[in-house]
Amino acid sequence: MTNLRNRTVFITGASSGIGEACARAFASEGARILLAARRVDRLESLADSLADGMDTEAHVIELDVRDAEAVSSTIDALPAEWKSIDVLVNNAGLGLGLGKLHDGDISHWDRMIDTNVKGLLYVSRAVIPGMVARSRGHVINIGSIAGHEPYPGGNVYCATKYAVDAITKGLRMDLVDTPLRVSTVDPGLVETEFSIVRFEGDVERASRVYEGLEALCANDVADAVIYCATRPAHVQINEIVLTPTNQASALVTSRKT
Ligand code: NDP
Ligand code: 8X3
Repeated sequence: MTNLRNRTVFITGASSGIGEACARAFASEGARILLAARRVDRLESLADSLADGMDTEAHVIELDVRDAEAVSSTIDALPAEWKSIDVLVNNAGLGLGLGKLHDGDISHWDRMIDTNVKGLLYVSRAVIPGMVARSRGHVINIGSIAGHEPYPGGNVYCATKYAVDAITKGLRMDLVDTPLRVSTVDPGLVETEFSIVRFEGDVERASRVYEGLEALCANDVADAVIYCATRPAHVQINEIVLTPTNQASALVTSRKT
């Protein structure tokens, strides 16, 4: 098994949902956590709570993954004791809107593509060279079942997650002659702030997404991430797809009404 004690883990989108749950889960394995997101106040409170409750440390980074220049300079400027990143969790992402492409909001498309695809690429480009130089590292991308099967109204969001799937597979090929590992964890419905963001603060509409079934919680996804990260060094989990028990695919759910 790979022991995560004192390993350095960089998590994007650690201020909420799956990223926050991953931070807590890695910290409980004794890892040191680099917490990145835009809402630094949330990251500070998370860092405090990790420092209080667990025998580890966290470092907060205010980062908008869409800003290529900031991603590269922030990662270059990490303090020496935080530079050797062992695990990168590319989690920052969002959906915006749910409607027909020909009615689509182009600014939504730009934000999704800039965050989910280009942001993931910028962070990967900045972090992976150090991993290659040290011959050690694991990249874990958070994809989605939306990257396996499109659904009505999901058009551009699904396309970004298909892109994450292609990038993950391509990266695994690029690194095949190294000890680095590349995994993707692809959940179905997870009850986080995802739908509140997607529907731009409409909490009631967001709650209907999860109505009548027990959705995954962020910790369920973090469990899968930890499973990938703790396999022995010669075992590379390519992909974990997980859904709530009452979700069979993006389009097939059973709900109690
Ligand atoms: P949340 O909305 O709870 O969390 C999203 C996180 O992404 C926040 O921490 C947010 O931080 C961060 N983020 C968004 N934009 C940026 C940016 N430009 N720069 C840096 N950080 C950013 O949603 P989830 O936890 O559910 O989503 C996490 C990932 O899981 C996403 O990639 C999503 O696509 C994926 N996913 C979610 C599913 C679900 O049903 N919830 C299912 C399948 C996959 P901040 O706003 O502070 O910057
Ligand atoms: C987010 C979950 O099913 O709305 O990836 O696409 S879903």
